[in-house]
Amino acid sequence: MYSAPPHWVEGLPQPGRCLVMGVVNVTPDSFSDGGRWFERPAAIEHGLALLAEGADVIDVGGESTRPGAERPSAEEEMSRTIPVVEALTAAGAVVTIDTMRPAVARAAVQAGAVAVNDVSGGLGDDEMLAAVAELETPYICMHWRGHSAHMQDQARYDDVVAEVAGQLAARIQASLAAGIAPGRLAIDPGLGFAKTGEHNWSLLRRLESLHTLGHPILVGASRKTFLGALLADESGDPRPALERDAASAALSVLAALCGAWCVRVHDVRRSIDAVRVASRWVKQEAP
Ligand code: PMM
Repeated sequence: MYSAPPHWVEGLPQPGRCLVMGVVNVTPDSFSDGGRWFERPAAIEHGLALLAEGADVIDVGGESTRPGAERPSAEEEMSRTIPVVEALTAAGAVVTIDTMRPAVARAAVQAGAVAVNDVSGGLGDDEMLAAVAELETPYICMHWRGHSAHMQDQARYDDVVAEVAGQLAARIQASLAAGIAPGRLAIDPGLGFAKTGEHNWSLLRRLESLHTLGHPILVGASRKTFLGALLADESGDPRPALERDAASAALSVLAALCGAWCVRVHDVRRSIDAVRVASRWVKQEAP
């Protein structure tokens, strides 16, 4: 068990424990919620429910990253996300925008988003890092090896932990060189993105080694396929995505105990409880 030194990202909440980021996918086809929040009123209502459950941050995304997914146009991505960002911000939520596109990031920040969550770590668009530097927002830089349609072809590593760390180090360098402030930069190993279940478990088992990169770590494991495979029934059928929340909360505890800065989850209530238990476990008793 590991208790990391406190680490924060400037411009995001600092509750003194691992942050819980709730997910609002305004998409017709995300694997984790299958389009339940695609209609705008449903997306807003869902975001408000996550806020009421205590989400520290709400991550709004308009592009599904499910393996094999087709990309929406930038206009479509904006029309899905921006009104939701506006409504949730107006209700007092701290909102991040999950996008690989600088135009969407700019519009979302204009609409009230306070940080950019980029699953491509700046590789999806050459302009992204400079745009984030100019926006002066926090940036979550994820390990990525290509768009969803073909990413699983890239799930080949000799040493997944060393290679992900090395490639993240290069993206950290690129982010800082573009002018993103070091205190505003968080990293993410990108579970399930060009990774098999075994790769994900190796990265989790060695999560603490990523602390040497010097930036707060976000873990996005919630409802992912590798949890479905772990919990498969006797005939080998994976546990359905919507029935993986207890496992996701267990993962939130372990991530928090390994010093994760933030967990990105669908079921906020369970993960908030989970990280509070983890936080209390490692805290000293009051004298
Ligand atoms: N996973 C998904 C989408 N966005 N962002 C970050 N930083 N890390 C992740 O692991 C991540 C992400 C895909 O999952 P979803 O369909 O449940 O949103």
